[in-house]
Amino acid sequence: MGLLTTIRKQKIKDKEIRVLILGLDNSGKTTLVRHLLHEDVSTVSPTLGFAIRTLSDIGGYTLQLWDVGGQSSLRPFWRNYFDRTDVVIWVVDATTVGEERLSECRAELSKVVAEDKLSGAGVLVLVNKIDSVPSSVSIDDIVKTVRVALALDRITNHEWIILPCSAYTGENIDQGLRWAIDEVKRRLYRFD
Ligand SMILES: Nc1nc2c(ncn2[C@@H]2O[C@H](COP(=O)(O)OP(=O)(O)OP(=O)(O)O)[C@@H](O)[C@H]2O)c(=O)[nH]1
Ligand SMILES: [Mg+2]
Repeated sequence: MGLLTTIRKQKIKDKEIRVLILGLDNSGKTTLVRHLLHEDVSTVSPTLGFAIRTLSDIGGYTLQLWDVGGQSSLRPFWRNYFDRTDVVIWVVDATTVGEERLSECRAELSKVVAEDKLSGAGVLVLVNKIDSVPSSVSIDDIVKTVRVALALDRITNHEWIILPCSAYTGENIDQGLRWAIDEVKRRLYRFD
């Protein structure tokens, strides 16, 4: 039995999904994790290394959440966390739309989706902080802008989805996770 088959069988047995949360610094990755764990979201500080948190019994699965710091000095270390990743959650700050940060975000994402070690992993793009977007601005327009700016339609080697969300209010976060779990299930059980 090949190594990949062994890993896949083990994952099915353990019902464990490994989620790697990436994105530029200040996009809201740690706040998202805190929201998922029902923790206080008002006291986050920049992540200087990484943290692994466990979310049990989400549709019968256990999610291991790998929250990695997004500051530019830390990005070279992202690769250390790629192994065995099932899903990448890529967090984008909706309030940076129209800014240089979005090009930086595109450059980083393009490197990540090209990584061999992440091949096959689903990519959930969350456009976060929509609670702080002025009501005069259309969320649909923001999502479209991010989709184009990050060249998501050019990603052909991963299943992906883009959703607006708020780690403060929790809007759309459950939908995003549900997509992620379904995507992993489709892949793990593909040859069974
Ligand atoms: N309005 C609003 N602010 C948010 C939301 N999510 C995060 N923030 C704020 O954005 C800032 C950065 O949040 P973090 O969760 O630390 O961001 P991060 O992506 O983990 O940053 P690094 O660890 O440096 O990579 C904090 O001041 C959060 O309170 C959100 O949904 N809405
Ligand atoms: Mg953080």
